[in-house]
Amino acid sequence: MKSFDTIVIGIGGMGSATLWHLARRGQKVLGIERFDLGHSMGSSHGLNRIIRLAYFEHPNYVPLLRRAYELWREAEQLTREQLLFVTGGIDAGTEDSQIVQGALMACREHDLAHEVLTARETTQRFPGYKLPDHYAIVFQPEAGFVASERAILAHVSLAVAAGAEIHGREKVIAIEPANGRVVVVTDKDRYEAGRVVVSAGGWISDLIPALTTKAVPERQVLGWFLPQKPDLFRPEVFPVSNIKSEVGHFYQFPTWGIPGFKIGLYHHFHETGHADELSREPTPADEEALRKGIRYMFPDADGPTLRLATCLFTNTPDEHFVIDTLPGAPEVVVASPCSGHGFKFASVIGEILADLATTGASKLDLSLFNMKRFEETSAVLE
Ligand code: PYC
Repeated sequence: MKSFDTIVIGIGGMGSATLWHLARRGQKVLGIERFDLGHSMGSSHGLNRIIRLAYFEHPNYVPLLRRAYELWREAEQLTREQLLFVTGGIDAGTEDSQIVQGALMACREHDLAHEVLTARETTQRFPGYKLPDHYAIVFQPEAGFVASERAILAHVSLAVAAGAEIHGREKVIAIEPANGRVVVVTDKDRYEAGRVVVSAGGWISDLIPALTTKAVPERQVLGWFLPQKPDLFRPEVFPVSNIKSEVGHFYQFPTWGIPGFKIGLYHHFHETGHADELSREPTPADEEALRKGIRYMFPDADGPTLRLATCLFTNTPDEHFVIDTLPGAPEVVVASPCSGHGFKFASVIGEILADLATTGASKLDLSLFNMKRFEETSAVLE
């Protein structure tokens, strides 16, 4: 049986970065991916993902984000490809909304650059935005997007150049901890390693049954629409955004890669199920849900549909990540149910997972992400 220091299962955003960090430290590593590398079945396709520093979800994410920005820039230098695009970012909603108050709390706790704008001031500066008058708007200059599909392939290339072995189109069937080591069984072979990192996204609970009710795949839809006024949606004048509106929580990107404004709806229709079974086919109802947000807040983008795509969120009950070693099996490192907001962190989560696999600890505070919290929640609920 072929033997490795570490095997990484799932070579998407987190797995590709982990593989690189392990290989650059001189580890003998194998990455296994059930689909093609950079595939469109998971959570990272559709060209790009938002990155932002004033993190409304919790201020504890900010130190990880600072490191993520550094590592994205390092990967750019090494691959000579731009991965991170700064456009500025908007978080908006009613003044008392978590999106606004959470972003402001992160700014206060971490002394982050930001401005609070009215809807009218936002339209004057960024005319593609026509937000309701009663919204509060937090503008953060350092936000933007990561070219997610490109970034996975960049990390894969860096990992291979540093000596990693990668198997695409190979499906892991079981992970068997044995005498402090691990056997990984696939549909093609068996491998053995000192550590295994499981970053299998929507499929994670197939391999880690303890996560079955704690990492729930959910179908999401994204769309690109040709604006009537394309100049208003260029990256120079249209910041990325998260907006909690009366018609849904929408997120937006300027035109990039496809000549259209990109919009998505958080938690769309709350369609959950096994990752193999959720439909990847967009429907007219999906398109209409996106158009509702366009008409309400971006009327100059209400042109022909250029493309619709589906992707997966993998949601935990509190929508915070899981980054931990498996209780009772420290040779198994688990990461990825990122509840739809993880990709921007892929660069730093790769470094953290490599730290957990090699030293058992990280310098960054991971207390928000441990698996123990689920036992505590279950106990309280009982
Ligand atoms: O983290 O900004 C974000 C985001 C938008 C949609 C999904 N995640």
